[in-house]
Amino acid sequence: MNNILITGGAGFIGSTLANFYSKNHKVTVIDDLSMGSKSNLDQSANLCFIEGSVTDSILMEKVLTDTQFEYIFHLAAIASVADSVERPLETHQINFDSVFQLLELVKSNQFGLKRLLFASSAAVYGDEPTLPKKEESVIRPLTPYAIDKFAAEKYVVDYYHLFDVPTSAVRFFNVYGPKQNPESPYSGVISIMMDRYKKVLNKEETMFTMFGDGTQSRDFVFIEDVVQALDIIAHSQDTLGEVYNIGTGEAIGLNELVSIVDNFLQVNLPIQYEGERSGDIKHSLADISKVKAVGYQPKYTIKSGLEKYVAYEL
Ligand code: UD2
Repeated sequence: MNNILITGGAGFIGSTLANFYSKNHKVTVIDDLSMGSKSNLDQSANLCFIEGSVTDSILMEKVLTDTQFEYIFHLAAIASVADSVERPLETHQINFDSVFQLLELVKSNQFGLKRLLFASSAAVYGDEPTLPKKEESVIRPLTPYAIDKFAAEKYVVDYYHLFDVPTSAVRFFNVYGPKQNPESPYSGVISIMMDRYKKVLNKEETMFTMFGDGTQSRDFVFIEDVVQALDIIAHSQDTLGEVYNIGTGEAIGLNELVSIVDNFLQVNLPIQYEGERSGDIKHSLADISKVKAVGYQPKYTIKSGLEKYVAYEL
């Protein structure tokens, strides 16, 4: 049984990971509940929840000295690109300073640490159009979110090479699945769609807003595959000091996505087309050969992932 710390562990990805590990390990979750919710977490004697911010250095030092963690997953972040443009300074404190501070704390305190895994984003690739994205593709971060993710990711990797802190970083593509919050206009598009389908099934009036013509495409990866990838990367020795794309290696357009779910549910999602969202990229796709080489194999196609998600939500 290991001690595992998950920052941002009440959010979508963090809570799914916390619930997965708390079946067999002692999990500590720290979350300021700005986006996440305690209700995402299973009731388990193995799960300890701390409400607080990763920017609180006194709290973080206490958490790290009270328990010797074998694994730390640093997922806490302002997760919305648009939010980061509205609040660049606050984003920097949460998305960059907290990582740097954690690295310093771990460097001096965590002798039993086996891995610190940092969640970065496909946003670091920006709008450079060459696809699929390899880890060594051109990096063109365009927003405070992307700049901070890239800088933090670099420090994380560097702390392994400079100070032997056992670290890895991942770049998430478009993650979807149960517990993703659809409340903000910048929530993952599939969670927003699912919310609108729920309303259609409940015979409530609703409309899905499609920004652009729906031909834009993304590499949507189901949350269970993300958990699989994180677990493999955290436990492999080959992944030390490395960065990995996490996606499926397949992209799908939004119109096609809607027709798959329409077909499952035998309904028509009402769609209102609007202009493209400013700053949107047209297509995104991960090359996942690097993470596949350490044993990851996505289990879900977009169809089977959506089917499971629909069965869970609706
Ligand atoms: C994803 C990440 C973001 C960043 C970025 C990097 C999510 C939720 N966001 O943004 O954090 O890493 O990738 O490139 O994973 N759309 C609609 N209607 C809606 C909502 C969205 O048409 O109600 C469109 C949107 O304009 C875009 C596509 O759906 O073309 C995907 O949007 P998204 O916000 O789910 O994800 P993305 O790729 O913009």
